[in-house]
Amino acid sequence: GKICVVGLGYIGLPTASLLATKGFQVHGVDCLKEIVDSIKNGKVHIYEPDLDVLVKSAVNSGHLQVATQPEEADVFVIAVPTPFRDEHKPDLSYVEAATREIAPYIKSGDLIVLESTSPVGTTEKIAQWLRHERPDLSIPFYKQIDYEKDKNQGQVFIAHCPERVLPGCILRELIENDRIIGGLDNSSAQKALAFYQTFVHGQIFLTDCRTAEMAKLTENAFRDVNIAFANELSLICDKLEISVWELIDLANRHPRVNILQPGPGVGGHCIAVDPWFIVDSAPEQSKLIHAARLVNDNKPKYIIEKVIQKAERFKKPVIACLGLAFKPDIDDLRESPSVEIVKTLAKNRIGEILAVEPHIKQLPLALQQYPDIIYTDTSQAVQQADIILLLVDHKAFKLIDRNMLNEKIVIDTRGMWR
Ligand code: SAJ
Repeated sequence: GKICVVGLGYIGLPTASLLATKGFQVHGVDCLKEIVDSIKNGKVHIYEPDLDVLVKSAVNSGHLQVATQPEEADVFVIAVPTPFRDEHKPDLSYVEAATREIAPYIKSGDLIVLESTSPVGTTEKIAQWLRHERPDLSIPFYKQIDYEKDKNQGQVFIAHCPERVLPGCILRELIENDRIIGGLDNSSAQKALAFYQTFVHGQIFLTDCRTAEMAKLTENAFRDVNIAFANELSLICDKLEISVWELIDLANRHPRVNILQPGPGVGGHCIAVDPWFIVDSAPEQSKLIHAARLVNDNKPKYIIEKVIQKAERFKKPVIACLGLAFKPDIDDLRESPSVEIVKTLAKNRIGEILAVEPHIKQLPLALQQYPDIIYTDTSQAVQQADIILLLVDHKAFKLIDRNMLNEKIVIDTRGMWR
């Protein structure tokens, strides 16, 4: 069969490449010509361990072709961004554009799978947009029973199979994770199951599309709420002069307690976004989920205040900011609280800022415009600093000689040097 993957980002590109190396003929689509051109040359525009090797072999085998326009296929996989707009309202414009773009190429019997994390009701919206674009096709309604039998003709199958991969482990998790498939109707779920069974080794569970949409949002909201709990504890502990790290270690020795780790805030494109989709669709009922979002979004501001307070005793302190990525041992800066913190310190001219990120080659664009920020390496920064602000628990920072930290002010947001 032929597969058309729309959106060649963190999910689409690994998925398209994996399918190509499994022997499928894959047509990858991205609206950005630069991305298409770079993939054609076997290059990868995102950082993910081993992805470059996979993409190269997929392209070289001739099984992965990429373009800015879709083509006819048997399976269409939609993996486009679902960000939020003002007031945390979900923005489905990319999903809608992708649906309308593939519409002319769809024939009866085809399967369309939405992989993007989406608010409840999005899969049904895809069906609605398609009905509008292609009145000639037979498209079932939500949970319609025995649609195919009733119509006595080929239908289009539509399902939601939310991605679940952890950045940094995408290639392994793409294959090994259990998956949830939610069909628009039962036969859509069955059709998607047959497709995912060809490359997923984890177990696959079938349900309806609304439950699948909510399941994905629930997974990330669960993590967000649990991180918020840890972050709230860190504020309480600061006030009561207790080490939050020791506290959590001790509490976690209880057989039914498992508290996550506080940090400088929650970054990435998922955990800080998806809970808002739940809050948006049921605001009155989502008070805890909403509060957790606010706690996590507030944590960078709290850290900034702490630095400002410590900086007051210096004329122009040198502040080493260790780590810009949104979590350890990756180079991903998306929605990183560290970047927000460094930027705000520079904006407010708190001191001379030495920014360190061992996983990238130069200061990201967002930080280049500030004269107070100097990009340097770990040992330089640690040597010169009056204040050391640890923002990411990269392995590289664990190797820092602890004697170097004596007589410096250390703000360890990750508890790495506890
Ligand atoms: N964080 C903490 N304390 C912790 C754990 C995480 O402060 O104890 C912070 C991290 O530093 C980071 C943020 O939370 O800034 C998110 O990191 P993460 O590792 O929890 O998650 P992501 O965003 O890399 O990936 C998540 C995963 N979801 C879950 O674990 C429930 C992944 O499986 C999803 O596929 C991904 O979101 C997604 O694409 O939705």
